[in-house]
Amino acid sequence: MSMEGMQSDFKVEYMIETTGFRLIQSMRWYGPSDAVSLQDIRQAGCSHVVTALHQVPVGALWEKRDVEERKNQIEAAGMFWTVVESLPVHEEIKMQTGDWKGHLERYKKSIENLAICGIKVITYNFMPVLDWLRTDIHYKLESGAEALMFDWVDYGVFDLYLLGRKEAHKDYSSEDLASFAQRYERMDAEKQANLYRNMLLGLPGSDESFTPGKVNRLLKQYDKMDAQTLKKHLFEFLQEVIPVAEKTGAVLAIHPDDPPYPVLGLPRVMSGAKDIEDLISTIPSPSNGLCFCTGSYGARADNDLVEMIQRWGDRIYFFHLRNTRRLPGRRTFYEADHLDGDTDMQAVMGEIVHLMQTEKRNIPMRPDHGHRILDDLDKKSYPGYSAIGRLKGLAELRGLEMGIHYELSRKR
Ligand code: CS2
Ligand code: MN
Repeated sequence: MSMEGMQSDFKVEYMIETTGFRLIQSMRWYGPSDAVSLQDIRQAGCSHVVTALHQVPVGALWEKRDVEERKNQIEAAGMFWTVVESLPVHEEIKMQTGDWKGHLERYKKSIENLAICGIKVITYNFMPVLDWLRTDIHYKLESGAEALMFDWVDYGVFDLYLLGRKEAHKDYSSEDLASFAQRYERMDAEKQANLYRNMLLGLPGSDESFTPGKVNRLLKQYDKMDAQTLKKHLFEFLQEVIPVAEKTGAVLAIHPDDPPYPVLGLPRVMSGAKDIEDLISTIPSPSNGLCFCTGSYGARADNDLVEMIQRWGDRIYFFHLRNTRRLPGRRTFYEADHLDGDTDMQAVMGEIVHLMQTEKRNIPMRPDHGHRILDDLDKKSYPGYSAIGRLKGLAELRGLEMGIHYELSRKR
């Protein structure tokens, strides 16, 4: 597959002319029911939209006419649909049970249908059961803004006491267990109910009510599966679908685990450099690529993001730019401002600009999540997907990128 071919599909429109290759500024849109409209996204300065057919149940075929309809809606609003996020992988493919072969065939056909419509960057993840996990979706910052956060001790309280997962205690140190018990004793019923609700927001179809019994049954399906087996299933999935992507000129972009370490006894396959190395060396096709989420990878101190971009930049087809700040206490973090936090976003952006110039391609990106600020605080939006908070993140990132381009052009 030729990268030039793929890139020429992107029509890029810039607010300010600069020389060189640029990030394609996008925002995620959850479809017509999203409180954030296409016009809001347009006004945030985006030329492109990242979306999915959220109305289609996981595992069902994405019909060409539905893809076309969505594409036309976006174009009518003056933007383009760049990236699919996500074409979800059915649990039966991850577990290789039930109708997993049927799901594989539908997945291939959906890739084909998307590619025929000109949408060729397809994001997915291979996280069992839960797409993401946070203990608090209204973590108050000192400014009054709200962020998403993952608190290790609250997470432990959920696992041990609210969910009562069998054998959960085996996954934790005695220190951990003592702090979970202490926190639980002091947690009132309202806090417990909130924590329980927040932890399950990353379940597909989270409008359903998931009793602890139901959640435990979902988790139990992975009881006997270690990370090695899940990884094998990922590679077997790719061996099937990558040839279809190659043939149609599409690329697949895997999103990392969030958070990037084992949770609730579930195996993990895409949390750091070693996982990327395994992924690329096992399936070397250029159609097998990455959605590089600085927020997810960055939550682990041992992930050197700049080095990872240097090493696997040629396989990065989509950037999620987000920052996290680790707090004292094991594995606790909150989502910081895009230019604040533990990730040196200037260094990351410098590397991205360099990558785009070396590879001679524009790469799609979106600000991944934003705080709830100003009028966001009075509105309902998907956790992390407020309008103004994301606009702020995008504007800061856009300015940073432009500044780097300017510096480079002065050096020439
Ligand atoms: C996203 C993920 O909001 C988020 O955390 O980055 O939900 C992402 O869309 C999926 O994991 C990609 O498959
Ligand atoms: Mn992300």
